[in-house]
Amino acid sequence: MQTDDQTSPAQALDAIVARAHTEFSEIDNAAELDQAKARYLGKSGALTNLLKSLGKLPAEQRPTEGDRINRAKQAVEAVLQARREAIRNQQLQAQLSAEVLDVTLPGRGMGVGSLHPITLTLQRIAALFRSIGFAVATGPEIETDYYNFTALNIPEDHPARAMHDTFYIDDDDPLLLRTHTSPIQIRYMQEHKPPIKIIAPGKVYRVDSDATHSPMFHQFEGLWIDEHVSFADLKGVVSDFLQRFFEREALQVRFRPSFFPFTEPSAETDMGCVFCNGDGCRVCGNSGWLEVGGCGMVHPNVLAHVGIDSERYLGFAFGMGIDRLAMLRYGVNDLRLFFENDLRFLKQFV
Ligand code: 2NM
Repeated sequence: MQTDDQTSPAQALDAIVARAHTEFSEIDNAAELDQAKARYLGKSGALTNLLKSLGKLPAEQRPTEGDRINRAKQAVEAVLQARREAIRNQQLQAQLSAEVLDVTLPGRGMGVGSLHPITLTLQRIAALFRSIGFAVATGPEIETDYYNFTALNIPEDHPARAMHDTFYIDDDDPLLLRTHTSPIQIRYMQEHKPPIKIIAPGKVYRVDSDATHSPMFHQFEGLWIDEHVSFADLKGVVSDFLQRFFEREALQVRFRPSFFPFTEPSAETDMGCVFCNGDGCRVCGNSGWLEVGGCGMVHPNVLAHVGIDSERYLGFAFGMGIDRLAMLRYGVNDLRLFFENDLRFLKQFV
């Protein structure tokens, strides 16, 4: 063992261990620590070299000296191990404080969803009519010219048949998108004998688009056919429905003479403005009245088309816009809001 005069071999080893201790404690990452380790315990590390040089010592000194060097090695390894753990701990603490988890935050939960305001309105309409004995009938949105027009006593040259009002599937195809839900009533009358008491709700299509018209909108029509059904019954059913729908017992309803090919006589249905109670406001154009639909006694030609004897049976029919009723009930001023599917709008109808 090579030592100078003042330093014993034991002191030299202590100095190596102390130097390793200082050196290791200044390192804060595992890779550098491995390099530092090599300088002491690696192939040509300080302690390894000392072990190699044992052979040059006299035989009787080797066990003592070897033992001392091995203890120094163990000491360096212990320091190394302690430093390694300290570094790992430091890193773990850094990671823990970087990825702080606030366990008091509320969970995200599941989005529950809700029904569309038009669906809610349709459900309300259907429930009110079911409560007075009406069944709910549906039918195809793609119809034939016959069910949409001809069977309804709408003549060949009627303006509603024009290309600019009706979506035709193909120019010379008899198929079209139904412009009203009346074809449902025609199909129902073909398949059922009177008495008939139904409402027919659904999507309908017309070439039209602005703040109050959408090319697709929702409508429902009512139909009651029996032996003694009168216009007075029509007035009662429609007035009662509107009063219950808007939850206003005193709601005024009036019937203005009008014309439809499929009813005779025919009338427009108006109700007192729900915003100004009839005083006149912007919504009702200062008239105090809101137009909500049309109605009338089913035309004998329509009954003849479906094989119902108009000498024995008669009935009334009426139609209303579901979207319009929803707008009036919820106070929505732009029809398009219903079809843009903006969740901020839809969430208000839960
Ligand atoms: C309306 C107005 C008046 C109507 C007529 C029929 C049928 F099929 F029985 F002939 N269904 N719906 C009718 C009558 C619809 O909507 C404004």
